[in-house]
Amino acid sequence: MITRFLLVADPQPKGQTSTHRGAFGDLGGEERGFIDRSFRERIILVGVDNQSDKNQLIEAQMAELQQLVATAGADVVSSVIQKKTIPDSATYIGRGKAIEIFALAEELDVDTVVFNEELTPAQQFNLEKIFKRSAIDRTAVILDIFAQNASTPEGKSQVELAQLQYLLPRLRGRGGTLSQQAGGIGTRGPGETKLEIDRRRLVRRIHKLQKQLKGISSTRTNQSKRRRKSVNQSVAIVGYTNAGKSTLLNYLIGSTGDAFVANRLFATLDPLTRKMQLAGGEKIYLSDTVGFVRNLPHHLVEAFKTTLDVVIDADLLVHVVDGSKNAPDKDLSAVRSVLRDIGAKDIPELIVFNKMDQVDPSTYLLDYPNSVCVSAKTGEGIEKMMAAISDLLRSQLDIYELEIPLSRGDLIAQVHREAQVLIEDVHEENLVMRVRLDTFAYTRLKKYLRAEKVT
Ligand SMILES: Nc1nc2c(ncn2[C@@H]2O[C@H](COP(=O)(O)OP(=O)(O)OP(=O)(O)O)[C@@H](O)[C@H]2O)c(=O)[nH]1
Ligand SMILES: [Mg+2]
Repeated sequence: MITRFLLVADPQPKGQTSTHRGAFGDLGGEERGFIDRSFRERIILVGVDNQSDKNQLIEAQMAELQQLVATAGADVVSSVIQKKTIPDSATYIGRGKAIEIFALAEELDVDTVVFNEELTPAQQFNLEKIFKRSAIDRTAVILDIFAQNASTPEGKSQVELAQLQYLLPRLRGRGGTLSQQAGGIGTRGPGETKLEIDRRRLVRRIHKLQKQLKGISSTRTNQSKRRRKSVNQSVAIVGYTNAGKSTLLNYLIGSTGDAFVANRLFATLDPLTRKMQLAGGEKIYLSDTVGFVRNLPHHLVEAFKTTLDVVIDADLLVHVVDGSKNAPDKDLSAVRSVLRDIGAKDIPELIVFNKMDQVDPSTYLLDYPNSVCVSAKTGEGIEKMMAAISDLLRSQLDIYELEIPLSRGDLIAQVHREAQVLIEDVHEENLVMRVRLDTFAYTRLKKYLRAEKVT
């Protein structure tokens, strides 16, 4: 049975006895979302231009919001931008403006009003009262898309956790039911309101999900430790959603590259790691990761921490930027801000402007001198990118000389496994090997050092 959760108390959308908002399928069921997809909802977008930062480009943000809403499966029928420097604490846009939007929503037969900015639970509640229909914010739309795209058990748990944490402070009385069965086993009798029961169930479910995800995280840590025992360095492809990260991985891996590519936002949620070989023979691990977006909801970043481990553990980040967009530097800084949040800001980064089959690359190279321009679709520029990746990876490894008795075939084999061997030369009874070592291999092989750091 699917129990319906009502985010809103008062409003009753036209023709319905209760709002359809947020069917969370018994807290953890299949049917989840803030936007109903059993039909195409009609949406009004509302954005506030606070004029504080001329570079914020409200129009670009509204275009992105429209794309997010479309990806979530609804139709935008109108878009309202209001100039306002200080948001109203009760209604964000001010009561007068809210009443205007209500009139517009009636006229256009709109189901939901979507705000570009994050609404507080109180603002959302007050606005829904005025609109007589649901008001949600950009965060809810992003959560919806993630929920729709999650396919693995881990991805589903992560998204559900983020949704429930977003929902918890927004639980309201009067009709805000998660369960039809308050009064059954586990309730505290007539003294406890339905709202308290709902909240308790929600908190319980949140704890359960957190525990589950912790378990997954420790398994992954062990795996990454195992991986660390090999000489291979790891590269994570990161970037704004829809920049072409999965396309790039597929291009590089060739026939076995099976990352899912789609012209939609957040097509990839789960990381995908593949082994590949660089031109110099070194093997690396290459991972495709979830796309970022401006103001990525905090709960999502938190919930996706386990997935983002592949980013934090990487030796190099290949930061893919969609060069065909109007202001790619905005995407670039949004991604860097998420990287800062997850503690990955000190990992070396190679900026790769993608989709160069659609634009002239020269402008970006001036602003970002160490970047490269490619087309993951045509392969243009990929060789140069690979050379840059090899250089950046190599520069992290120091060169040493090892001297190993020729009789120790086992050790020589170990060096080949754990180090990048550059030159080998026989000196009497010994083999002298010039090698690149990472810190792990260095500790294991240091007693055979002939010379400290060569470079
Ligand atoms: N013209 C052109 N289109 C590209 C290029 N690379 C990717 N695309 C298109 O851009 C869209 C997004 O590509 P994806 O590889 O799914 O992007 P992503 O960065 O993995 O996106 P998410 O997983 O959603 O974050 C798809 O329609 C691709 O075909 C390119 O070099 N040129
Ligand atoms: Mg992808």
